[in-house]
Amino acid sequence: MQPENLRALSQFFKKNPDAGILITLDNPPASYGEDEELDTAIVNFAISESMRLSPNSPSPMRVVDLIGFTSKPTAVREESPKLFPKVFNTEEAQIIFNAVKREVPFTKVEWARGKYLPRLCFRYEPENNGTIPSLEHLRKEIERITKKNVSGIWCNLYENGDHYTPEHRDSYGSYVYTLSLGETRSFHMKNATTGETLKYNLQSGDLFYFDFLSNRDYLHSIPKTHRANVGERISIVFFCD
Ligand SMILES: O=C(O)CCC(=O)C(=O)O
Ligand SMILES: [Fe+2]
Repeated sequence: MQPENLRALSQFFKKNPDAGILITLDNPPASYGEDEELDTAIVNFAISESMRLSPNSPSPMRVVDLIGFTSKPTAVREESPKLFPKVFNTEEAQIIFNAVKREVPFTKVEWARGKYLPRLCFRYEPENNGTIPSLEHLRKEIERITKKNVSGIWCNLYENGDHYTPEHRDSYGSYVYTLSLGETRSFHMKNATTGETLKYNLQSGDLFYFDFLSNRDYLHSIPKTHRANVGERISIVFFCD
């Protein structure tokens, strides 16, 4: 293993102090590189970080596939994407839905001249537009549950089955958590290379998680639905570092 890879790894840990990394050494060499002290410090740091994670965290063990990592130690990914069902129970989720619906000024968002996103949206920028109590409450809850720092919040309101989100990748955050409230909708993750599609039913109170590697490898979407009487769904996307 080259010292520059170790330095990149070290920087990764510094930037993501809550990352909780497990490094698996297959055929650990006697010495990883020229800078043995740095090797040892990094591996010890990785192990202590992985042990620090709470067993109740929805992100129990992230084992990261480090991009550009050439040899040992190798790293493997934590399971992602992943659905955490019912982080809020049905009653709590309904109360949160009502508060968010009341407080958040959802609007049509123009993404190109005369072209609008096919749902109502809101980008939360408290520094510009003031704080919204329900979103601040959720930010704290999500940070408590995930042990991560929420760096951005984006809200969607699907008023009916014609409202949808086309296939895309997200552009913010290394770790994306989406809270679903209200109507159950289908969430698709399509592998950009193989076309294989993972399908999830997102119910009120569910939290869906994917990391930057899943975001790289998959396109995600909420398709239209032609079911009868499709009610409103709100999703709140928490971009975390
Ligand atoms: O509504 C959802 O669950 C997903 C929305 C989404 O992917 C987005 O706003 O970027
Ligand atoms: Fe997205």
